[in-house]
Amino acid sequence: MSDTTTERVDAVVVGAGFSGLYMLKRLRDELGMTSRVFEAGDGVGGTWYWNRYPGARCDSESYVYCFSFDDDLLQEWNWSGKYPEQPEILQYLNHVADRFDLKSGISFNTRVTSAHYQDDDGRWLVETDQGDRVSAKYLITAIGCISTGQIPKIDGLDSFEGEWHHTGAWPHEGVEFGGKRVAVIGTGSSGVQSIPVIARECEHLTVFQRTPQYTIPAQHGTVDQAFLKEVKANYREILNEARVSAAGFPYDASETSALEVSDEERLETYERLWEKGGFHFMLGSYSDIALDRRANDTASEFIRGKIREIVDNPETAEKLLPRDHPFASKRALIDTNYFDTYNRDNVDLVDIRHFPIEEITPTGLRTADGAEYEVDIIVFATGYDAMTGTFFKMDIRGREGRELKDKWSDGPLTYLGLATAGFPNMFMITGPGSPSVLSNMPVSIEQHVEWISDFVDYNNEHGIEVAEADQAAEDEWVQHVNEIADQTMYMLADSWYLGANIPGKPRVFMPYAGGVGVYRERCDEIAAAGYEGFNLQESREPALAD
Ligand code: N01
Repeated sequence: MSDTTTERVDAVVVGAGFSGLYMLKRLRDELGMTSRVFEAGDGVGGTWYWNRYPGARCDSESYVYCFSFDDDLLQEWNWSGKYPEQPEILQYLNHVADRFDLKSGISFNTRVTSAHYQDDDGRWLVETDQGDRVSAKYLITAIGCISTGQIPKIDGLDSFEGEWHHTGAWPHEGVEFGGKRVAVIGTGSSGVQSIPVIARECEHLTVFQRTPQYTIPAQHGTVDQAFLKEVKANYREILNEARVSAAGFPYDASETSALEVSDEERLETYERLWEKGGFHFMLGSYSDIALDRRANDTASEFIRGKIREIVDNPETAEKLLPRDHPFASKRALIDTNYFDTYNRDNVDLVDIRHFPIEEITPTGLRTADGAEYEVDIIVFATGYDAMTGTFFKMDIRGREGRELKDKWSDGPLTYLGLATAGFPNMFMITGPGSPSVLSNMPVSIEQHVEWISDFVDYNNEHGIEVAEADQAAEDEWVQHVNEIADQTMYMLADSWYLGANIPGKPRVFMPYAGGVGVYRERCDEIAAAGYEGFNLQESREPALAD
């Protein structure tokens, strides 16, 4: 299918965050291919472009939250904080885009509305809300995993006379909290990060909590210069270690069971890692915390003890104690002064597990027990239709017009989280079925971008016109993803990993929990075997660039 108004390129890339930027660089600078990159925002950055809420920062330490593909880039960039804060990550991604002249290859303020595979010519026809009509051999999604915000359907939101915002679509000019009464709904990562900052700025804050959370102190601060010097001297080695690790961090994972040490030793370990902060507590303590309920209980109970210690009011502390799910069965949270915030005079906690918010009124919120809360601003820190929501918004159709939404109606089905049968020449960067959100994202993103571009290069060299995941290989992979998930604590919580936060979404564990290093090895083996598990159809006319 082609006409004079349809532009022809080798690849369409959707999104210009970490994934889209690197994909563009690879396609253009290393493979010499033509592309269109479409980005809904008016700048690069993806999740870090949209998430500008107070306190937004990444939970990965800054020295590993970066691209590793260019040694000069690694050496020249200096993070100021132990963890990278949102404005600095956005600055970094702009720096990368400028340094490699990527912005000229991106169409901003442009949302892909549909991508339909054309059976007659084996190409993707992609359309946008700006009237673009592009025919591409490859469709590559770089849409992030957590990019479609969810605002719960609560009666009366339209009638609210104050301001309201979702953390993932925060106004660029910021929100003025001074002198205002504020409600924050949700206590996941976004809530836990923003609540302490909003509490300091506003007149009064009411936090509406459905599920109490385990959260570990970040122990945030400025970058330790001596540490940074050491990192820069060994950067390649450190990042290589991250690539083969379980979660994309260059930490030594513990090989000791929490159940094989004495109570004193275990307590000393937990105290030490609590002081060290961040993911070290989860990854560096004991090997079976994520796998064995009794081992997990020791960590869960330790954190409950900390909450009791930090929060002055015993009734508030009791409400904050997570009991209905094990530690780290939902996304592990990292905070700064989260529990201390409940000791402030201007902060109240409302437990909405038993008495949900029933209605939003012109002046505030009413819960099912009839209590009314007057507020000027409502912050929805209520999360995302993660991993599949953004795919479904795009109207993607594969062979014979089959909708992706239809194929995935009982949960996402992929081969390696990179491709899905019936959707030829479509690749997903950090798609469902890959480690993605269970890892330090830049490590997983780079692995996918490099694997996809190597595959595309292979196709170019071998005159492959159509590369499509084989149904049997996909079935086997999906089964493997489920078997691994079944061995973990993840199945014991109502989390967005399982789609449990979206009413009606099938309960399926979406990321791959087998580990980043193991996964990379499998992907490399598949590539080395000539892209095993893919059906490769040779072109009659091998020329690629049209
Ligand atoms: O979203 P969430 P998030 N009524 O889904 C509650 C990444 N991230 O934006 O637990 C009342 O985790 C919901 O309650 P419950 C990170 O991967 C990273 O905070 O479902 N409450 C929960 O408390 C993270 O996991 C970073 O019972 C409702 C909250 O809203 C992911 O993004 C920073 C509700 C949603 O928590 C998403 O985090 C920020 C309802 N109807 C985000 N619906 C960093 O790296 C939902 N809730 C630091």
